[in-house]
Amino acid sequence: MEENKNEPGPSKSQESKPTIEEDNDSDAEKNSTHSSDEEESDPTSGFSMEQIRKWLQEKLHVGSCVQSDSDQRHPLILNEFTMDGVVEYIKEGRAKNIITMAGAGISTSAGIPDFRSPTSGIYANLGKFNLPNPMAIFDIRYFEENPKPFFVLAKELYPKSFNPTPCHYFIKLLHDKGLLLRHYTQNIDTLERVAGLPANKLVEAHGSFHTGTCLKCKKEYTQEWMKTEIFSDKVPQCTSCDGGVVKPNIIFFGENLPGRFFNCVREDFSKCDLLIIMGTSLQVQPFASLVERVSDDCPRVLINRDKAGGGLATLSNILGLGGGGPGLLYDKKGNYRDVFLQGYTDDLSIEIVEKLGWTEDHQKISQVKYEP
Ligand code: CNA
Repeated sequence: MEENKNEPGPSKSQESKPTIEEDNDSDAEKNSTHSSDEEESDPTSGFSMEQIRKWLQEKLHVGSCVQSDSDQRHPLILNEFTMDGVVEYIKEGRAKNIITMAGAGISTSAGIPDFRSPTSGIYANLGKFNLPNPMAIFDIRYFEENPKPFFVLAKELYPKSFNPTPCHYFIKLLHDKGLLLRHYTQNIDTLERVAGLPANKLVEAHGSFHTGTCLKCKKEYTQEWMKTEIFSDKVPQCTSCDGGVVKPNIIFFGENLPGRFFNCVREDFSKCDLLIIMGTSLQVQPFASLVERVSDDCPRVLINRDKAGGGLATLSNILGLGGGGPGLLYDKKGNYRDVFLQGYTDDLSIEIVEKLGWTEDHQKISQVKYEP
């Protein structure tokens, strides 16, 4: 745990060698390794928001970037901060470049557990592995030393069938309607592909199980091959070099995100006119900080069972080391653009689709499955 702290200055995880990366990322981006906010200590705890703000203003002269709860400079972007307000915004044709961001919560109804749900989540069910901490199972340094627990878990969690949920088809429908600029997913289950979302509309920020790579010689393997190995209770080993471990191309904690993630973020977020965030606790960086990348007048809608993404992030985030900022405003006095729709992503997607008058189209595409 101690080693993973994302403190000012290069952490061990930031020094770790990127294995999936493209050339033209900025240094800051290269240092943005996949990390969880749970790994950080929060030096701001025990202080009031006002004290923190004041301290930042005095010491760092960054007060102007931190929005106060009572800051009402912005005109209201939505007529109401409800589902109806969002639907009206879309119906008025004001959302032509929608970005959707998703996490494990959109796939729980497909039978794939998320990380942090209290009893059903993966972290709550790792006791038998004797891990130093729950996140170790997805930590690249731990995997390099001991890949077995990851593959045992991968077998246990392997979806019995790849059935996308109504929420996946809602995202596909936004694309069919010509409104989707891009879908950013933290999920590694490939269900967006199965729902038919074209690869160019998809950013798999944490990679996917779609392919695997030998850690030694970099030979690529298919999902089918890996599945056979995993189901034979083996640690998949390369057939062409001296037994390198074949790791699914998912991004572990301590690894860099794919270059495509940074390139698309740079290209997309300033154009976004509606951000829809679904089924995520917004605790994993740098993905979580994407909510700060849209323009000030872009409405942001969180569809989730639990509240997430509100409040000031940790000090290291404020200092630009792990993303951050004031977060979503739905619970704050000065809110002028954010909506929290609490509930299940499937139910709420279906309701939005109904209100938009798209139910028939949604039902039609929900019958179709594509090869991942
Ligand atoms: P998380 O931290 O487990 O959070 C999931 C969030 O979704 C929580 O806030 C839940 O309350 C909420 N939630 C769960 N089910 C529903 C539902 N049906 N409707 C509405 N809300 C729901 O997971 P995150 O995605 O935020 O964390 C990012 C991790 C999870 C990434 O690194 C992923 O690779 C990783 N992950 C992916 C999968 C997958 O591919 N399906 C599964 C498990 C973990």
